[in-house]
Amino acid sequence: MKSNVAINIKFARKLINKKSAMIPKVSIIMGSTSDLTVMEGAAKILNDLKIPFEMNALSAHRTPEKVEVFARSAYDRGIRVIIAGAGMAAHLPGVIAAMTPVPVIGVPIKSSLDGLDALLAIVQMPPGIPVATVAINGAGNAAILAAQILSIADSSLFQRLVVFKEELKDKVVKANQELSEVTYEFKVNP
Ligand code: RP5
Repeated sequence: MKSNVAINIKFARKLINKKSAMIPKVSIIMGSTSDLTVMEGAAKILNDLKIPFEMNALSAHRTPEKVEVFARSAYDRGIRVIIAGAGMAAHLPGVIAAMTPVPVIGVPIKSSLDGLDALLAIVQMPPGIPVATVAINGAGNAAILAAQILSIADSSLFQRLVVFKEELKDKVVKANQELSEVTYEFKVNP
């Protein structure tokens, strides 16, 4: 009979092999690690939806050569959607979109001018090079959109998204239950 230790080692090896076999489908890129607190919102949702992803910092201004290598090799590495967050003169998503047909979702980061500088820099792309732009600091929505794009060719992910959307509905139902418990003299409950 095998000992518990042997069984645990076998299980751990299986887990390691499974993880190293994962090929990222989504690449989360940010202009600086100062964007991480916002971009973690995307990582959390991709993780919850069980979508393999990678996360790196690259800067259109500070490391332009690395951005080019990343963008031009992304598709061949298995990346199918890129989520790029940047603040200030936020050229990163647009520059990546200029160098690959892999869809790019831009996340404007609020680091100066209330994020309006980044929003306009990301959303106002010239014809032919779109960047799907979400709200300022909207990294979570970027991840949901990325998942929806991937789900076109992945029926089990599609089902996970159906459940995800149902849970959003449940939140509103719960919110209404809570609101029905708020009392005022002239408040009429439905
Ligand atoms: C942008 O400049 C980054 O995306 C970040 O939002 C902003 C500030 O970068 P750090 O000076 O904090 O590295 O490129």
